[in-house]
Amino acid sequence: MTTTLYQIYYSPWSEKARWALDFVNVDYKRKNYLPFWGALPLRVATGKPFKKITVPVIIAEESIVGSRAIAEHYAGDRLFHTNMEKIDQVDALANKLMEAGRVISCEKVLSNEAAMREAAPNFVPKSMRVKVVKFGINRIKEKYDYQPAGAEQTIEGCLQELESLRGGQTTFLDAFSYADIAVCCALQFVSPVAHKWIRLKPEFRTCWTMPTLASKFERLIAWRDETYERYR
Ligand SMILES: N[C@@H](CCC(=O)N[C@@H](CS)C(=O)NCC(=O)O)C(=O)O
Repeated sequence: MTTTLYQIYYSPWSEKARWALDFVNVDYKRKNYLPFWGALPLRVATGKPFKKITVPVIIAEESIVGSRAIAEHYAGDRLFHTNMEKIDQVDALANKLMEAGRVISCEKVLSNEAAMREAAPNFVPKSMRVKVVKFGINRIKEKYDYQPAGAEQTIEGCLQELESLRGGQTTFLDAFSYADIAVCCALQFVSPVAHKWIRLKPEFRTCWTMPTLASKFERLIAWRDETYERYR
């Protein structure tokens, strides 16, 4: 049976799963998931038609939902090799950053018509693009813990803690691990990685950039760029 990764190609959660799979050379095919409309077929494919679903999801002999679960299943011995306590600590901070980052990027997209036109799937006609994206973001507001108040401060707090946990080292642990992947991907919400890794349209990219924090944490961003070059 083909191993299929259901993904939103630009989503940092999907990128975490792809990076882990690619790191250990898993042979898999990528399938783009269409939020909302794609949910029911994917829930059925996982065998849990009534359960809330998010991507990434792997469908193979068994289905696995969630970026970390996928990484643990396929790359457990290579990416979770030591100091689980620190991996959990770093992963929790990265996840907190990503939840707040989702809110900020969605709010920015909602106030930028050009970004909404870019963000809609290609098959959506011009006249409907803004409406479709607004609809999608409203579903995100209902589905996730969506709290705009204080989101930027939450991200700054996470960045401070992560920078101090990294302590200027090349990797969070003694060697490259899931902790590095989790942080690199979370930083997508502060300063998106170069096009060659994840292609974003220009206005959409602007909405994912937090210039003040990107400049305040430029060393962490530079570390992310080096980590992509070394391990991606
Ligand atoms: N805890 C999950 C979170 C994944 C997640 O938030 N996925 C979002 C990416 S934006 C998603 O599936 N959005 C589309 C939807 O909810 O329909 C993981 O780590 O995989």
